[in-house]
Amino acid sequence: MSSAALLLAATAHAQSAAPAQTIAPPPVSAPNTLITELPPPGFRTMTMQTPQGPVTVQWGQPATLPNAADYKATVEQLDANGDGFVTPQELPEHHALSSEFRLVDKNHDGRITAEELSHWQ
Ligand SMILES: [Ca+2]
Ligand SMILES: [Ca+2]
Repeated sequence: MSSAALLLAATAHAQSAAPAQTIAPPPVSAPNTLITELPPPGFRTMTMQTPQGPVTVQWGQPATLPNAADYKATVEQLDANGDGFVTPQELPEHHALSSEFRLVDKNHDGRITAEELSHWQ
């Protein structure tokens, strides 16, 4: 008998001598559930049949932009130093007007008047 066969026999013996272990069954996963909540306003849903089952997709965008209020701002609200003009420094961080300042500033003098702002809104 070769040493390899001996080792094999010894291993088999050890395995059979080991006490039987109770292996817990894997946790039962929650059954597949369908999403039944209504989509947020402005969103649409569509259910497609696929070989794997129905797939519901949802798409759209909020009915109102998160910064919609920025577009209603007036010079009075934004004019921090009260000189009647809005400069980029007076705008709150991430204000919608910041990224469009150069467009709104029609005469490119670096400040926005109420008249210039009225064309933006
Ligand atoms: Ca000002
Ligand atoms: Ca201007």
